[in-house]
Amino acid sequence: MTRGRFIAFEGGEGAGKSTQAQMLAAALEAREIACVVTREPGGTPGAEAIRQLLLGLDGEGWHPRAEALLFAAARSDHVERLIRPALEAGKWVICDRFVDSSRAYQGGAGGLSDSDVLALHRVGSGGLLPDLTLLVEVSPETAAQRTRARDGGDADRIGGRDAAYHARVAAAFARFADAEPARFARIDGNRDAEAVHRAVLGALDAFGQAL
Ligand code: T5A
Repeated sequence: MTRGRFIAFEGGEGAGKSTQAQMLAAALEAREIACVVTREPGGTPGAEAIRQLLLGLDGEGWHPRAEALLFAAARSDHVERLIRPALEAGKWVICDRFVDSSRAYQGGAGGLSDSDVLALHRVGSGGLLPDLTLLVEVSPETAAQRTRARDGGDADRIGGRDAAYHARVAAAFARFADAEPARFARIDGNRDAEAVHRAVLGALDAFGQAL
């Protein structure tokens, strides 16, 4: 059995990651490639329960180290129970956010060191990395316009942090992509969804995962 491919979408709130994950899944299914679309935090019952703890608005919130541990615990359950078994069964896994989100939010923006975030990932998930990470980048104006149109100003605990925090997140993602060009493709997400989807297919092609 050939192992499946592991593709992650990364980027800030409102970049269009979930939309593109669904469009990629439809393109794979049209080619009779079995795939699973999943998300973080979440993807398994245990990880979805941790998602509520992380993103719900009750309580006083978490300091950055506790937040990083909770994301790593959710990811560990997700990798163990869903991602690895699917890959081993030959399915492609399309994941809406993965460890690079922890590196960007709890690390780059939250103040943890990258090596600490990666150490948690090594313990929790055996250091699993996607075969390809598609970083969907949009301007702050585009992100705000899309999330306002959809959520009418409501945001979760992390999405509602200030503009400076989100600018640090975006800068961290860009640094990771530049440092690891063999694993990342940067996608301009400011265009309409079809144009972004074509760019996603082009990036897969360039990485030797042609559909
Ligand atoms: N987090 C997560 C961490 O801090 N550390 C971690 O390790 C992890 C895994 C997750 C939060 O947790 C943080 C990051 C986040 O703050 P979430 O709800 O899962 O929260 O958050 P997001 O990933 O931010 O979800 P969003 O739905 O806001 O963003 P998407 O998925 O990028 O955007 P999408 O596809 O839902 O689109 C948003 C809207 O725009 C429209 C869509 O229809 C939708 O209404 N749209 C477009 N409109 C025009 N043109 C396009 N090209 C469009 N693409 C989408």
